[in-house]
Formats: sequence, C-alpha cells, structure tokens
Amino acid sequence: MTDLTASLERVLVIIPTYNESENVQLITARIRKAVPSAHILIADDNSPDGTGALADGLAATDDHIHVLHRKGKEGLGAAYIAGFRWGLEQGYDVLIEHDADGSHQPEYLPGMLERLKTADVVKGSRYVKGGSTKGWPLHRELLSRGGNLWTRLWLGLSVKDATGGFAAWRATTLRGIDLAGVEAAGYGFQVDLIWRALRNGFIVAEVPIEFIEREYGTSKMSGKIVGEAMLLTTRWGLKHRLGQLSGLVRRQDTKTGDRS
Ligand SMILES: Nc1nc2c(ncn2[C@@H]2O[C@H](COP(=O)(O)OP(=O)(O)O)[C@@H](O)[C@H]2O)c(=O)[nH]1
Ligand SMILES: [Mg+2]
Repeated sequence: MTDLTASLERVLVIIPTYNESENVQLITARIRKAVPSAHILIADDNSPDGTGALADGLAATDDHIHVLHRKGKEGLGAAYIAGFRWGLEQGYDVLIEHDADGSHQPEYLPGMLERLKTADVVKGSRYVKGGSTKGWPLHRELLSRGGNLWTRLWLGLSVKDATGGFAAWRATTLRGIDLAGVEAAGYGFQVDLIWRALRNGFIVAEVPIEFIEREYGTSKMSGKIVGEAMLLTTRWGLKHRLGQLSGLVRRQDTKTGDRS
C-alpha cells in the first residue's frame, strides 16, 4: 500500500491511439470538460489516418494537451508503458488509462478520482453491481466475460473486470509494480498490470461503469491479441498455482517435522 495522503492534484489522462481520427477531438473535448484541471497525453503509433497530426493541432491550441509520437504500431500495452514513463518523468500524481473511441466515458473520471483517495488504483468496471456494456455484439461480450473468467480462475483474482482498460493509477503505485517487467503488448497488458498491483499488496478498487461500443472507427482487437492474452494468463496461472502447491507441500513437511 502506498501513502494515501500523497497528492492527487496533477492528473494525466493517457489516450493510446491507432487510427482514431474520427474520435480524437471528440474525446479530448469531453475529457477537458469533465476534469478541466487534468492534462491529456495522446500516445499515437504513427496512425496512417493522420490521428497524430490532428493531435498536434489540438496540442497547439491547448496547453493541457500533449502528444507522444511513436514510430509504429506496437500494441496498446507498449503505448501505455511509454505514456506512463512520460507522465512519471513529468511528475504527475495520477495517470489514467482511457480509450479514444468513446467506450470509456470521461464523465466517470471525477468519481474515479474521488475513489482513488482511499485506494492505490481504481478500475472502471463493467462487471460489478451497476456496471454494464452497451451495443456490444454477442461474440465480444462472450470474449470479455470468458477472458475475465479465465483470468480469475487461473490467478484467483478478486477483481471482477481484470481485462478492462479504464483505470486511474497513483504514480506511487505504478512506481511500485516494475513496469519494465510487463510482458504483454496487447490486451493481456491490463491483466499483467492489475495482477502486479495485487501481488504487491496495493488496494485495487472497482467502480461501476457503462461501457459503450464505439460509434466511429474500427476495433483493433484481433485473434493474435486474444492468443497472447490467453497464453500469458495461462503461464502466469500455472506459475501461481505451482507456487501455491509447493507452499502447501512445504507447510505439510514442516508440520510432519514438528511432530517427529
Ligand atoms: N497507440 C496505440 N493505440 C492502440 C493500439 N491498439 C489499440 N489502440 C488504442 O487502444 C484503445 C482501445 O482499442 P480498441 O481498438 O477500441 O479495442 P476494443 O475496445 O477492445 O475493441 C483505442 O483508443 C485504440 O486506438 C496500438 O497498437 N497502438
Ligand atoms: Mg474500443
């Protein structure tokens, strides 16, 4: 657990973008309105549709908007890690993960920041009481629920929406979870981060959100990304379960030793 009295004043909302030209202006305007004091970092992977240039235009007229130009598409996880590093270097107290496509509603941010006063990280959650998804086709709903179930079974997580990508992190929490060791480039990244937070004893809170399927642009979800997430979760899960088993055996041995 970190020092919960640490300042939460300087907030950075990180938006990873890949071909989000139809969304980038809409989402930044909504974030600026919802939390006027917060800064925004758009982490663009050299989107062929010109999202990076649009972001530069926004940054040129608003000193609360910043742009991180990355050389090419390396996955959402890699973009977030680069964004976190930038934000930590700049001295922000809170770093927020926020999709560009309108699925994450910035109007939840004030509530998430309030909740962060008594937690180390706050996740916007579709699967706690009051949370929901809207407009998702059945296969996406099943993929998300299945992914969460898979993760919870392997890792024994208490978090209901471990794969969700809407989260507010204290800088101190991010500094405490060894970002350099994060393996997943795609969506397994969310599980990787929250699993690290839990293992390090940080307080993870979930607040209900309504997740709305994007109106503009297309999803970057792919079979490769799902495969990576499943493989990594299974590997972490096996390691975790084997660790539990050897702990159990050691305890048994100690007990037997005590008696003899
Ligand atoms: N920089 C960067 N952003 C990405 C990449 N893949 C996805 N994103 C962004 O991550 C967010 C979530 O991706 P999205 O395609 O909407 O995934 P979905 O909501 O699971 O269908 C969006 O803002 C995307 O533009 C990537 O490789 N690089
Ligand atoms: Mg999306």
